Amino acid sequence: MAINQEVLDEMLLPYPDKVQKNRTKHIVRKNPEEGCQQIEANTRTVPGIISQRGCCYAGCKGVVVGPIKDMITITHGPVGCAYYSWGTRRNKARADDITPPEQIYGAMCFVTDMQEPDIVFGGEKKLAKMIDEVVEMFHPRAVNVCATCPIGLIGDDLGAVTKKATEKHGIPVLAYNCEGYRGVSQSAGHHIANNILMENVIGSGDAEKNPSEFVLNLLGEYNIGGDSWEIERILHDIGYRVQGVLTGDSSVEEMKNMHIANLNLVMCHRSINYIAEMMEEKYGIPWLKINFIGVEAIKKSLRDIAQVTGDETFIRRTEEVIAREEARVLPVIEHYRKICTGKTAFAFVGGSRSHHYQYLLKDLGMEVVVTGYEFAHRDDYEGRSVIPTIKTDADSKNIPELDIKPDPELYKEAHEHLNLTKEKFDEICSRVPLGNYEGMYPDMNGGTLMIDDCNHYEAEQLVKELKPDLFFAGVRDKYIAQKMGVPAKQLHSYDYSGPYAGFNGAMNFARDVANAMTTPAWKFIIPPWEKESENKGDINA
Ligand code: CFN
Repeated sequence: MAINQEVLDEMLLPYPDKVQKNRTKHIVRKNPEEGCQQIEANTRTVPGIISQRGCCYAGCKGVVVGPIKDMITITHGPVGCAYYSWGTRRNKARADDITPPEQIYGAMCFVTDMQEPDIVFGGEKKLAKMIDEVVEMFHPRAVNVCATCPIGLIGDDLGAVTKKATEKHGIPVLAYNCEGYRGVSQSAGHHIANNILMENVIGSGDAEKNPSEFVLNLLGEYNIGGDSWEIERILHDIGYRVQGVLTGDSSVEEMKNMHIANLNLVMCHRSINYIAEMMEEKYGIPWLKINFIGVEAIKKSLRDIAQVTGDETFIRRTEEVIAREEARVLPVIEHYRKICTGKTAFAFVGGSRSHHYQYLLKDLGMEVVVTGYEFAHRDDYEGRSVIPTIKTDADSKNIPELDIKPDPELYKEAHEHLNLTKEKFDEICSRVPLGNYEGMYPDMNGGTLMIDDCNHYEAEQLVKELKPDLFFAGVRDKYIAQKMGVPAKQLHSYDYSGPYAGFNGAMNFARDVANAMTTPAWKFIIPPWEKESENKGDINA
């Protein structure tokens, strides 16, 4: 079901001219005849618009460093910032592979609780005291300190405090200047966290490579609802060793030795591509974009990994595992597919999942009518193989030309790291595009709407017009859809469910989606557009 231009025009009409002009650049209706249409992304949200985005602190603390289970992460700031980033993402961790097992801290919340006097006189002393206290009470292996907005505004020197604390306690105490206002979204926080972890943790271990193993790292996988456990189950079954996951259920010890891996797998490209690229440069480890969401996507990812190993045993074992898992899960998925086929979905998530889940929805025969990201960059929309030849200038009328070409010199050194001959490596690269990936746009059907930084008003208007059978988003917008009689499912935290990755995840997802759409509860809600008294959705009303 394609959206027509009139609906979009009507949606944009109530905006002031300047806002209308701005938002138009963030909305693309796919027309395959136009080549690669461009979308504006990763720019500042219009002030006053109710965006779904998070802040820099959320991207750093909440997304990347928070899940490291044996590090204590202190929020230096007001209690609210700490409270709302505590546990809501459902990144799981287990204690039984850590010694001592009680040394994991995900269930606890650490905050300096900045008060008015601290804002006036500075919070450095308070922070130093708090680090002393947590070290004395919990004896952690390492500590993270994440800054919130007021810290940058009052100018507390985080680096000086953490440097002193590192010397005093003899453990890494790392400072992250991830004040919420930095950048335009949580994406800036990912970058800051990637840099600090790369500088201070990754590669600092002394493990040696065992040439008889093929070692993988799983980057950009946060174990939401147990996703990485399911992915690791499959990889172990094939015979790989997973050294570390960034950062789902991860420990400092694992992370320190991630440099011994043969290959980095990149699940969420948006939050972790910086580390993948830095590890490639520093240690010559190639990276491969994979997707473990949806049976077809999993099969492709597993086959790509096997091809990269160049090892007949892995290639054969991969097919055995795929055959066994498919025999187990496909009949169950088929049962739910009958319910889901032909239904439409609205899928709007942060920076990677809106794309990944399109594969799973496709497996279920569902059509995605609106999609988009909160904070992704243009390469996530368009794919890395698409390189703009002129830099985008937001104010210029100069529309950048697109030059579609794969990165030419990709991985010329990497063949040594994989212990393959150059010929074999080149041959594999011709089949598996290492470090290269498709973005959301190339995978979309014609007529589908792609919308960047979709706000509450736009989401509401689009749901009203398109009446999708299912609305996938986050906690901020899910209830709007539900009040309109449209079932909604969180693709950030999975509500209370999961895993959704891997073969077992595909089954769980199919069941949850079919249940959401068939529950009789929706029959009891009269959506606003069916109530006569309802106005026509004017935002000024
Ligand atoms: S788990 Fe990831 S997959 S890390 Fe990122 S871009 Fe967020 S927390 Mo919410 S669900 Fe979302 Fe992605 Fe990567 Fe999650 S789509 S918005 S910052 N995200």
